[in-house]
This record gives sequence, C-alpha cells and structure tokens, in this order.
Amino acid sequence: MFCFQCEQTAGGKGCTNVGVCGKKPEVANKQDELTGALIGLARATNGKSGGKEADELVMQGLFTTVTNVSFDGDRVDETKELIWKEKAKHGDGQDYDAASLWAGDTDIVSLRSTLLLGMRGMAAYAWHAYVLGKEDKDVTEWFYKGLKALGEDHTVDEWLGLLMEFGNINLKCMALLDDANTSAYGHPVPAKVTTNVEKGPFIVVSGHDLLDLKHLLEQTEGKGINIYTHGEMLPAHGYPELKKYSHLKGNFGTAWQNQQKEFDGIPAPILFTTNCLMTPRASYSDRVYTTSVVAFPALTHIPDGANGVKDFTPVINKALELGGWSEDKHFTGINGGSTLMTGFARNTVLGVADKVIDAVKAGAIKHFFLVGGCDGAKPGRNYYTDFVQQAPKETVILTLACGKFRFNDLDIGEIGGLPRIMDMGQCNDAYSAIQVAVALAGAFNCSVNELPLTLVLSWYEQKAVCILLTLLALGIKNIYIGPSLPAFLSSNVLGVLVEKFGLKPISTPEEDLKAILG
Ligand code: FS2
Ligand code: SF4
Repeated sequence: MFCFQCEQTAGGKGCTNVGVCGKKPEVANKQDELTGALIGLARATNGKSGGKEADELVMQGLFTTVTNVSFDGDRVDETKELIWKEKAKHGDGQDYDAASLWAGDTDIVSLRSTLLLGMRGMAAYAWHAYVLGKEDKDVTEWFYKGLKALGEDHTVDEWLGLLMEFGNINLKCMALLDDANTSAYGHPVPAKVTTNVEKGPFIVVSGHDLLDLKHLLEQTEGKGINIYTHGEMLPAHGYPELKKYSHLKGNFGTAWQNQQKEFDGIPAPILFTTNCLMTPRASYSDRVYTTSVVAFPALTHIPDGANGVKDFTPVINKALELGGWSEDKHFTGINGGSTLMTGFARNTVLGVADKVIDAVKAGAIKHFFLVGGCDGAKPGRNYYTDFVQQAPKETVILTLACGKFRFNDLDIGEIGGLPRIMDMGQCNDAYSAIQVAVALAGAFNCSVNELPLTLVLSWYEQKAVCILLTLLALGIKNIYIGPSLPAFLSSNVLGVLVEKFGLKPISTPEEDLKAILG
C-alpha cells in the first residue's frame, strides 16, 4: 500500500505497511483500484458526465476514499464493480493502473496527487448537496474532466492550471452546498450549545450529513430519546429547521481524535454519517452504526432508504435498550467550559456588518483571524489554542470545522456585543468565511488581501485540500498552514505555492502573531 493523503501519514512521508488511521493495506489497495476504475469511467465517457447513475458513483467513489470514511474492503469492491458496470455502458475505458498513481517524477506525482485529493474532498461536499436535491452540472462534469486528466501526462504548468481551475469549481461546489443547507434548514442563527447530557436514552450523531440528522430527529420525536451532536455535527444547532426539535439537546464529546476515550463505555449508540471514524474499541463497538459511504467491517450499517429516507430503527432500539445514564451528567470542552457557541455563518455575520465595520473604523477591532480547519491527533496542535488565547483582545476569531474544539469552550470576551470567537460552521462553511471577507473588502473598498484579516489554517484530511485550493484560486495570499505541511507537496511544488501565494508554515503563536500584527 501507499497512502500519504492525510496529515498524520507515517513519518510525515507515507503509510506503507498499515495506515496510521487503521486502514489495512488490502483496503488501501482496493481504494487505489477504485480510483483507477473511476479514471477508467471518465476515459470511457471522454471526460463528460456519464448520466445519473454514473454521476452518483463518481461522487460516492471519491468520497469513499477520504480519510476515516471506509475501512471495509468488500464495500469498496462493490462500488468498484458498479463503476465497471457503468463503464461498460460507455464503451472502452481502460482502468488506470492504480500503482501508477503514486509513481513517477516527484513533482508530477505531487501535482497529480494534490488534484486527486482535492477532488476527493469536493466529492464529499457535492454528495451532501446531492442528497438534498441540489446539483450543479459544472461541478458534476468537472469530476470527469479531473479524473480523465489524472490518467494523462501533463506539464507542470498544465497541472497548476488544472489545480486553479479545480479551486474555482470547488468554490461553486461549496456555494451549492451552502444553498442546499440553507434552503433546507434556514440560515444558521447564533446558538448556545451545552456539553452536558441529560439522563435517559440518547443517541450521538457524528459526521457532516445534516439530512441524516434531520431524519433521525423525525424518527425519534416523542420516543423519549435525546439527540446529541458530535464533532462536525455541532453547527446543526444553529439551523432553525433542526434546532426546532426540542430533543436535539446538546453536543457530546470534543474533536474526532478523542472519540475512543470519550465513547468508552457510553450507554448510547453513536451514528457516523461521514468521517472521521476511528477503529472502535471493544468497550463500545457494539453500539457504533455507520451509514452512507462510511463503513467498518462488523459494524451495523444503515442502508439507503428506497425513498431517500433511511430507517434508523436499529439505532433507536439500541438507544432504548442501553437506556442512557441514570442521572444528568456534566461534561466540559477541553478547556473546562460547558457551553459552545455556534451559528455565526455568513447571514448572521453580514447581518451585523454595519456594527463590524464601525468597530473596525473606531479601532475596537484591529484584526480578524480565521483560525479554522481540521483537528488531529498529532502533537503540535496546541498552537491553535495558544494562538487564540494570545490573540490581543481587539481581535476577532472566526472559526470553522473540527479544529475549533481546541478552543470553542473558552470565553475570551466580546467586542461591541459580539463574541470574540465566532463559529461559522462545518469545514464547507469556509464558503461563509469567503463571503464575509468579500463583503468586508467591498465595504472598505480594498482587496481581500488588504483587509486586516489573516487565515490560520489547520489541515488533516482532503476537504482541507479542496478548500485550500479554492482560497489560492481566489488569489488569497499569506495563508498560514499547519501543524505540518502535506507530505504530497514536493519541495518544488511547495516552493511555487510559497512564491506565488506567500503560503506560510506556522511557527509559534508568539512569532506568528508578531509577524501578522507588526
Ligand atoms: Fe474534522 Fe474530520 Fe470536517 Fe475533516 S471531523 S478532520 O472530516 O472535514 O474537519
Ligand atoms: Fe495513512 Fe492518512 Fe492514508 Fe490513513 S489516510 S493510510 S493515516 S496517509
């Protein structure tokens, strides 16, 4: 096996014996074959959409290979066989030799891998929009264009061109998902979320799929079961059409990498709707459920429903059987706070834009930081907690994705009635951050790069890759990135990104704050 797609890759170079994530070599190899089959399909359709079934398989096939999604080789093979069937409808499309994906000139491998990994991330977003009935033909079609390109030879300049084109397409995809979510559930509003758990039966829902959560809320209504979000599901509390359910009670646990400790012996089932799933410990593996593309051998999988509605009865029965705790339980975030704020997506922030602009003009707000992205298990991520704690009190911290669990239970005060930490949502809500930045630039009649705004990103998996490519395609410069640099960026490719975009590896919070704030 060879895999270097995530931040925790072995030795900072690549997993070759077994995945640090727990992915077995045979599953990694099957995922490569699946990718080869997807390239074959795109060849067969000549880089054009292959129709509804093919489109669905392309999105699902790419999403399946995202880190911490599928550990189940049989399911990976099933998807590959369905892709073969689709391919056969379109004539001749040779599968791409999977091993060739990671072989060849270092810089070409780097550029090709960056495109593939970004596309894996975008597939997750496209799929979440698709299940809500939203599709953008340009986005769908680009998957085929990109897949076909992966199987071809290109010059460095051509690959760089493809990466920028992809970054712009991913912006469309994030806009699509923003539209899908806000059309279905309304615009997020600020919400205070408790970390405590009430006595009695409950279900923990993890991942990013808001539709799965919605259906579970409907199916548990009036049954005496409470629902708690976990990880990237936290922002659900901000959406009017989800927060209206009184049994959506709070958030359980912190970031994904703490799940094995936090789920240990929990008297409730846990539903994983997407990444990030870790190998379940024996103490709770009988109560972990997967759905959609998430899969792990021997765990119960909730299949797709015939009419788009899944039947969560096994999860519900498990919650009733386990019964929850016999008394209310007090939990906190990692810094000891027991309230998490969320719901500061674009509509809320732009709704107070006048206040924000006045505060900047009056000098009450001196700088904005977007401290966002993924969390992870490797050391060095305390940087983000320290950064937020050390940021001067005239600064505002916008955040998104699961990296915020490092600091989202901190109370670092307010500026002009607005909390200094504002959670914009899941990783896809980077779209909200972009919209806010563009609006501020408009208000101050300057470019985004001239705003008192710095992006301090943490990355872990492939959705962070597609977001980074979008930010670069938009021409956003001087982004800080950590905790370590992607293994798939060769030194030459990194050199280009540093030279063209001023991409900066993080150093220490003290040094970086000094450099940013002068
Ligand atoms: Fe976190 Fe994992 Fe959201 Fe990533 S829960 S690292 O999937 O996309 O961020
Ligand atoms: Fe290794 Fe990450 Fe790939 Fe898992 S996803 S095999 S940890 S590089």
